[in-house]
Amino acid sequence: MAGRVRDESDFRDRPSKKNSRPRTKQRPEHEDAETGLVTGVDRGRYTLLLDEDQPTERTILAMKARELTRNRVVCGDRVDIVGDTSGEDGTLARIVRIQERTSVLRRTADDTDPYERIIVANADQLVIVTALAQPEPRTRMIDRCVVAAYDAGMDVLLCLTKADLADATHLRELYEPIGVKVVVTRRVHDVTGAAAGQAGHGDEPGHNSSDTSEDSWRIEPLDAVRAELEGRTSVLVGHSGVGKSTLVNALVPDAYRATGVVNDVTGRGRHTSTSAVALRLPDADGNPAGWVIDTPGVRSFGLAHVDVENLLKAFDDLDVVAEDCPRGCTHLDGAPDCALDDWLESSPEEEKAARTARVESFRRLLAARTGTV
Ligand SMILES: Nc1nc2c(ncn2[C@@H]2O[C@H](COP(=O)(O)OP(=O)(O)OP(=O)(O)O)[C@@H](O)[C@H]2O)c(=O)[nH]1
Ligand SMILES: [Mg+2]
Repeated sequence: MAGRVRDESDFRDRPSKKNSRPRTKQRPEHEDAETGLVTGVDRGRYTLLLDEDQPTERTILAMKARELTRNRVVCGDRVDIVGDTSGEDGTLARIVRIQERTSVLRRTADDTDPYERIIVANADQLVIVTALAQPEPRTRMIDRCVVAAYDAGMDVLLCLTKADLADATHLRELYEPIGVKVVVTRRVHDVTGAAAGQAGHGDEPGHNSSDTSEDSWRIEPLDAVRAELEGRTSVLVGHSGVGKSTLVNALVPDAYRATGVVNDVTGRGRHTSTSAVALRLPDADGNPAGWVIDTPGVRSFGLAHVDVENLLKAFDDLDVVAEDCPRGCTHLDGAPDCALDDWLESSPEEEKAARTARVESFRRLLAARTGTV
């Protein structure tokens, strides 16, 4: 769970030898501060939504107060703001506090990198977007994302895209036994030509309408995806070019996220999206029904920060069994006297297959974390 988030109070009232002049007045605690939701971050400028769902709801721009210089404010954060919060053109409010986070999704650049980066705060579901082709799916990447989600205490949804190009059976069979929900989407050409193609509209500098597809098409089945997202805050992660922004555009009609074609030769995406953006998900009637956060494609998902015990907690059946393991047991394949092996050996015949799938999946994730696969 997130530790205490540092805020302005950490910097206030520190006795200073240099400046011993007594303060005549305590600085106010920003009691008049308003609260906003960070929906976007771009080079030190934060887009915030204020008074969510109220008649006064508005979007404003803000910067961090000097006291927060060393604190990272990320998409999904709830923050306290002061200054001009009218949202009128040219105004810039100040973020003075980051509210306690319910979850933090982190990653490190690689497994040896001690510098962890918080990607998104307060999301309750991680949607691992993986293309079935172009680019080719990589189970190691999926495994790593699953570990990151479990570590952050988030639910996982695996969204397999581009089913019009390749079959989803194998990946489904690999992830359903670990309790990962799977949805499969495809692009279908719109023969009637009624719906305009959902190709990119270009919202990001330097990437205007880079997806030049002229065809009219849509993503299906949207209702099944929407059902998994409604009422929650979901963050979409995955390699570049897997279709995260395409999916967001399909789910949120006024999202206008830029999308980019995948390179035919390398099968790689172009890193079209450059920053995380939170968008309000409408339900079938157009009413607000949660949030989806589109993120830039990542090359890898470093897990240097993940604790084995946290991963074990995501497998509650195995967590109980592992209480009988020797101290310091790695739980990996071949670990001496690992209680997970006894649990498999002593299994009733009818449970053997299910238990084996659980232990193998757990060990695969564990190995993905420690970089031994
Ligand atoms: N055939 C097929 N193409 C798809 C599907 N979904 C998305 N695409 C295409 O895949 C390409 C990349 O899509 P994007 O939505 O830009 O991918 P992204 O994951 O947002 O990529 P980054 O922003 O670079 O991380 C675009 O040309 C999309 O039209 C699908 O289901 N089937
Ligand atoms: Mg994108």
